Amino acid sequence: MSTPITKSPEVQSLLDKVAGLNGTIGDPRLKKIIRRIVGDLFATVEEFNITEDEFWGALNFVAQGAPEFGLWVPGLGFEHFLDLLRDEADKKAGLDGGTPRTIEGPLYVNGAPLVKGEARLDVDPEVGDVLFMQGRVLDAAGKPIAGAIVDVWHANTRGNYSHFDPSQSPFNFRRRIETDGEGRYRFRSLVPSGYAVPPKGTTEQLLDAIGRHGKRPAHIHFFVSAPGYRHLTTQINIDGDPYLHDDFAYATRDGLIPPIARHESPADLHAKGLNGPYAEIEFDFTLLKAEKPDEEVLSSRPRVSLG
Ligand code: MBD
Ligand code: FE
Repeated sequence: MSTPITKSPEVQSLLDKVAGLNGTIGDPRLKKIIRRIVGDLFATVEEFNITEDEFWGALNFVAQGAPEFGLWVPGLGFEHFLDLLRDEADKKAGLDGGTPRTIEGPLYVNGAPLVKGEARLDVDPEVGDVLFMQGRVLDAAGKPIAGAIVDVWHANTRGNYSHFDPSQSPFNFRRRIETDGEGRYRFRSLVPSGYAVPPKGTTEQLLDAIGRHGKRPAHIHFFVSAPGYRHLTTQINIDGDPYLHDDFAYATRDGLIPPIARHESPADLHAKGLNGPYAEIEFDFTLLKAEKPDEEVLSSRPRVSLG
């Protein structure tokens, strides 16, 4: 094979000019990043003999995809990759222990009601298994952290999230729970179902084209924070879900699959005053001490704000 055109002095010099590298003004780091991204795309076009029709088709598809970029990003592994980078940085810094982080995803809503100690998460009437989840927020030594905030959000029994699913009431399955004096949080909710990307959307089209699915196993999201501790973004999975280890967003991690106790005996139901099966999950979060104040705060990713 002959030398790629991309490597020719003419194209290399074109790339330098495109990235502003010949000028003295502008952001030097951004110039290098643009140089790399555009150069890699040039090389891709050449290596795969991408036709003009394919190029313009792809550009149009990406442009149409913008409203679903929040799903492209986890689906293409970027969000999990960012976690892997931070894990590696922690390891290098000798930071060990603490509840594993995993991706936030695109479906958080700021401003959920703040309650002390315990919360009821289901707002709308819905048929499903009741879920009781509880635990503590601890420091690395196992000491409870009082006044920590457990910000929890999850899907309903059809795998849909309030706000993004306008048929649900605001903040359905979304609460911020402040831990009590013993570091405890507790909530009553309904066992969520797994999520699927919107049918016919660009994410689904892209995944279909490469022989993948857009399903997530049932999961519950958490931001856990307390003054003086590193902010934690994580999720737990509902054990037994068929997609548990086949998540389109690659968020399932060891240490984040707590046992789930399922109850359906008449005696158990009677004891809880329920008339259908329920489930219980016990899960403690461990936060690491923040070395710098900026570790206490959430990333500045744009998020929906309500209320
Ligand atoms: C979700 O519920 C989710 O958590 C992620 C990461 C992507 C899509 C839907
Ligand atoms: Fe989710």
